[in-house]
Amino acid sequence: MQEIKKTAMITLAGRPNVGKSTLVNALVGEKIAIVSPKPQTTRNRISGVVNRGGVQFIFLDTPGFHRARNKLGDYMVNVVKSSVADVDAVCLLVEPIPHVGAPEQALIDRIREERLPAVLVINKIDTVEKAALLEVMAAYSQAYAFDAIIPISAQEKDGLDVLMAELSKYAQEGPQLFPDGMTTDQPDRQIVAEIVREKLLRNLNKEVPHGTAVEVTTFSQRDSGVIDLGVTIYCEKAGHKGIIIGKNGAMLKKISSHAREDIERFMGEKVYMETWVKVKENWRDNVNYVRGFGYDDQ
Ligand SMILES: Nc1nc2c(ncn2[C@@H]2O[C@H](COP(=O)(O)OP(=O)(O)OP(=O)(O)O)[C@@H](O)[C@H]2O)c(=O)[nH]1
Ligand SMILES: [Mg+2]
Repeated sequence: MQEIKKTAMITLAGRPNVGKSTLVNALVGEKIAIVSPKPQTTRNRISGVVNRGGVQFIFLDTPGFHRARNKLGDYMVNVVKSSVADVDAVCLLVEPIPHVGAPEQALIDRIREERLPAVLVINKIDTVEKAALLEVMAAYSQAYAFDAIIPISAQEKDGLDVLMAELSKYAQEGPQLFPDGMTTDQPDRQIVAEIVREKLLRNLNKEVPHGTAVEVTTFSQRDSGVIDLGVTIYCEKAGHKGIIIGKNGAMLKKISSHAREDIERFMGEKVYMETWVKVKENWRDNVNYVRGFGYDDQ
């Protein structure tokens, strides 16, 4: 491995569901951020680390930029705003549509305010014809003088080398910040909680999964290597609890077993997991609960 002499801190910002977490996973080559077809999947800033060509890239995956409707939303919006400052460059991820929406405009304003180098990353190009991309590029070029415009498909891992080559231009001289082999700043406990939340998002409809928070109450490893986990899922309404548990506990069983498979893959050990569901009414509106679940920017 080449000695690290430079670092590049790069924020991935964009509206919910545009593919920021898919991109960070594709760049890191490991699943460190959860992904779902539902908007507002990511709630925290997650660092993904890639060492390449003597540069340590630190990618900051951020929550999708949206209009906040509760205290949790306020927190998420603040995470994005603070992540679009003091970095070497920002990647603004957009859908391949020829229209600059309100979230994109707000992020462009923020980039301008902070005078940061900015790369427009048009994602999901696997879903459109090449000709349509020109219109997208034209619309965004009018809105801002981006340092570069790079079309990619995070899902198909298309265009990622071009993107990395562009981003290496923004690296600065500096010491290695993360040790070799470390791919994220997320503690194992946090990754476990997030994997459970991903399964909630993927298996449940509408508002139910958005009102959930996951707490890992037990995390211990036996001498044999087996990991024992205790996990509590919090939801906002008694009715939601019923939906999460499902008929004869079928839904909770499904969610737990999907989560356990992923956790075992991530930890490389056999996992025993006990899961509980509890109600905390309207916790997303209560700043103390929001902080208690680790969504705290202090
Ligand atoms: N077709 C296609 N789908 C993609 C691509 N990248 C991401 N997706 C899908 O888009 C959806 C959202 O992806 P995420 O990575 O969770 O999006 P995000 O921007 O992190 O979303 P939030 O965390 O909610 O802000 C998922 O269903 C992905 O599989 C892509 O390049 N092409
Ligand atoms: Mg995300």
